[in-house]
Amino acid sequence: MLQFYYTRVSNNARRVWVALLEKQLEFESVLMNLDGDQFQEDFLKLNPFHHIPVIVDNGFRVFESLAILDYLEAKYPDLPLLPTDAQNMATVRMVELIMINEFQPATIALLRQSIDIPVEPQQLDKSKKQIDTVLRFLSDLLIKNGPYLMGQQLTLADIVAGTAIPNLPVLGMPLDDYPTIQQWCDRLQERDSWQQTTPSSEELEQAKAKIKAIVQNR
Ligand SMILES: N[C@@H](CCC(=O)N[C@@H](CS)C(=O)NCC(=O)O)C(=O)O
Repeated sequence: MLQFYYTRVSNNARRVWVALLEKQLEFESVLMNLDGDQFQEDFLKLNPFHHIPVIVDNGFRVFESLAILDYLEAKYPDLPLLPTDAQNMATVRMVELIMINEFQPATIALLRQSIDIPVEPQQLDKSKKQIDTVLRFLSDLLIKNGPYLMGQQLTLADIVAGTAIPNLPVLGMPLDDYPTIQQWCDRLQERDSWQQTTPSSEELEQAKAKIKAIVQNR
């Protein structure tokens, strides 16, 4: 059976977790603590970069969350999450890469502020502007396509963006000014896959405390 290595509070792992659930695949969860267990020899054999998520499917190992999503789609095409026509496929890929390359780095300043680690005001402003650009881009897609980013069907675009953006209020950036995004987040949260994988507020607070301790001990 397919094995899925993950932790509960990780956007990188959560996007794979949601895809496994949405595709109704059978899998065995292997919970990692990331307290040193990621440096154990057996795990390093699976991922020499000591990161989750990792999947092992009949002996075939894949790490890097976006590569895992592609693998799942190609290997298990039922309940598809990736459109096949050129324009829609490119748009899904654009959303995935915007989230990784533009959104994720911008959230670092917000995270620092939310755990009382000093951050330059200019840096915070720049990050908020960058996040605003991402939210406006996604709002435009929702207004054009709705109810999901690519239309009637949930796709990897919703999964990659929709497992990260609902965390913004926890990081001190409410979604009040983005009603279309808020409604889409609410719509996603109605799905079993989101409910099963949403970290509790205690888990989020514990994760923030852990990150704070790591940053302070550097
Ligand atoms: N680019 C990777 C990033 C994976 C990643 O950074 N995972 C973090 C958890 S969110 C991790 O395993 N950290 C443990 C470590 O670096 O030792 C992906 O998309 O899968």
